[in-house]
Amino acid sequence: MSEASILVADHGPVRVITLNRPAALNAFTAEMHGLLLPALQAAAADTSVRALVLTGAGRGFCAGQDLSDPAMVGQGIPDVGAVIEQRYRPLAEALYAMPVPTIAAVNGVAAGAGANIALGCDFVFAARSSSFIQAFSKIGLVPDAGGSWLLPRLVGRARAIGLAMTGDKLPAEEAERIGLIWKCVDDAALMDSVLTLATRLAAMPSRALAATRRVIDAGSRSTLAEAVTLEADTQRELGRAHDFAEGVAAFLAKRAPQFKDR
Ligand code: T3D
Repeated sequence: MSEASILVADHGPVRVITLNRPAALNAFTAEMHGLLLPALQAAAADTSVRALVLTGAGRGFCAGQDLSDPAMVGQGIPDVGAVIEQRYRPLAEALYAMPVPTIAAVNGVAAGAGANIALGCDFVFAARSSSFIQAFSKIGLVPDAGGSWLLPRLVGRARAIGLAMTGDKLPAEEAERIGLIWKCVDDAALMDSVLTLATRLAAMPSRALAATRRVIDAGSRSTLAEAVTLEADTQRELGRAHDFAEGVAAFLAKRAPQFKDR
């Protein structure tokens, strides 16, 4: 029996989802999509999960769409738009809506949609030997899986266009230098670094962390007045929640807080 193309494991409150088709650098097949989205939804619904890590098995993180998967490309002229709508849109939206912080542990090459799914996580740690490739232009496509929205926000228009049009390989160190990712770490330190941060985030107020992602993403496309309105609305909601009362009480009592909202 072949192994599942997604592996799910818990490290205390940290859920680790591993893309598991190492022979094809974990390229997305219809089968993998059929497992990954429910795995993300299950993590979102499980209140014991307080941080999510996405990584890849073997020497790659994810090479994007599996270009040989008959279930995706079908016969004749493929409807690539339908693949984006039916597969990549729900994936990208599930990550952006995740009620807990998300971390990509990029263990090797991340190409095409694989790169943009990684970059859609709140934190991206990349092994020094890994790289990011906007591979789309090489096969006559544009950045997808949220990449066209994300890239200019992360690195500005000039670099977004440069990376997307050339499809050149961007080494992890350079990705960190230009602000595409959070951190580049030695290969051997990748999972320890990721799990250390994930465990720390898991002890923090999850609802506020997810709301932080929302206000920052919304702020990049709104006026100052709109941003301040959203901040006020969000603070109003968070201010009524358990975690705010607990955070303030813990501060005043000089003790560690016990956050529980999601
Ligand atoms: O329907 C749609 O297409 C819409 C969706 C689009 C979203 C997208 O993601 S489009 C972009 C798709 N991805 C790519 O174009 C990347 C293709 N892969 C590569 O360019 C290279 O494999 C890498 C630069 C990522 C890595 O190069 P390298 O030299 O380290 O490894 P390799 O030898 O090329 O690959 C290793 C194996 O993985 C190889 O199989 P083999 O020969 O050992 O049996 C290769 O065919 C396989 N593989 C790698 N990427 C894919 C793949 N198989 C299927 N699809 C892939 N995307």
